[in-house]
Amino acid sequence: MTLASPVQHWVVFCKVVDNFGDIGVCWRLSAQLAKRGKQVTLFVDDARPLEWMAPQGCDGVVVLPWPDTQALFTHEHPVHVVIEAFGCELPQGYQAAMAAWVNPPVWINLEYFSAEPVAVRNHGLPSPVMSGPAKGLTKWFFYPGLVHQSGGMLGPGETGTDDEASSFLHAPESDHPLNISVFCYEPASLGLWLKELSRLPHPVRLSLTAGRAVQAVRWALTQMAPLPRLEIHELPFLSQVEFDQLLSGQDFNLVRGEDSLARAIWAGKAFLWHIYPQDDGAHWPKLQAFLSATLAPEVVVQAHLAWNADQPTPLPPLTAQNLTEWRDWAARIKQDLQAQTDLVSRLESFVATHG
Ligand code: TRH
Repeated sequence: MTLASPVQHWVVFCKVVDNFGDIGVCWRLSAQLAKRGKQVTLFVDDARPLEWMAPQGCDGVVVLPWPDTQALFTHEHPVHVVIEAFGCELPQGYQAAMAAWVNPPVWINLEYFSAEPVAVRNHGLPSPVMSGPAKGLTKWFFYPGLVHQSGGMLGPGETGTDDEASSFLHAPESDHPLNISVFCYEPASLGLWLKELSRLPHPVRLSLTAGRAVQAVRWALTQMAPLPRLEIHELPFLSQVEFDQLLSGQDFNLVRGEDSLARAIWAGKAFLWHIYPQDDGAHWPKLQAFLSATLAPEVVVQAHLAWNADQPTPLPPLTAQNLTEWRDWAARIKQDLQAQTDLVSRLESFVATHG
């Protein structure tokens, strides 16, 4: 007789610093864990973005508000794994509760994605807790990344990777517009780039995502003479499923932060990454590491340096030739990741050997 193994209970803690990446990643992670049969509790300090990001919810995921720091924690089901996302500190009361459980959970500190060698070196290392209510427990560093030795990337999930062929690249000489999705912060080169787009020999259709991207483009357009050759669509906030579909249907995707970068890779189209800018400049080596780890061709490197620059800097033109080289680069990254296990599988293996 075989006994069914008990359902594992995973708890994810998420604090929304700003923007949507923290909750975006934690939601996808929670949903993907639930799809693999885990029972997931997601504690988040601001669940409002989930109203548009995941209006359908997900069976197996319970979303709860961030708990009071001194709350007494009793879960109905024992907890196997606790994920502290992006250095959000667990409530003191929760730490004390974990230390008191007969079988403490595997405690994982999920870090931000990085292709830097230092992140790969630190991936999987222990961090023993020497003081405070969780004294005696161990946290484990988990770094998402591009290589086998890292924590990997969140997989495509439900939306899959069946990208539609790029209509523009299929027939670049036709009147088919170049479709571009825009999800960015406020790039200094935005105005210059819009002007460049309007000078291309073919029509361009921009789909502007809600929030900072649409605001940035609107503002840039007020600073220049009208660009009648650009067709502009302003989108409402989309669910993650719709967002992923949007990216799959474009010829070129502008993405930012962490989660949409992964989605642009799965979409398999040429993309340009606006990395989350940090005051201490830590984003520059991170960007360089990504470009060199993915063997980015010169046109892609130049575009990324210009798009992320502090001063307006011209980007290489979006010619069919450049776009083809660009798309091939993106396709290679996708193929590379498809040949590896995804982040959730690596988490499961990690837990299996550290639990
Ligand atoms: O919103 P972001 O800029 O998040 C950032 C980064 O993750 C950064 O690394 C982190 O430090 C900072 O937050 C605090 O970009 P990101 O990571 O791409 O997250 C956006 C999420 O929003 C992603 O899950 C897709 C989702 N989204 C939708 O689902 N629908 C939409 O209409 C839009 C515009 C976004």
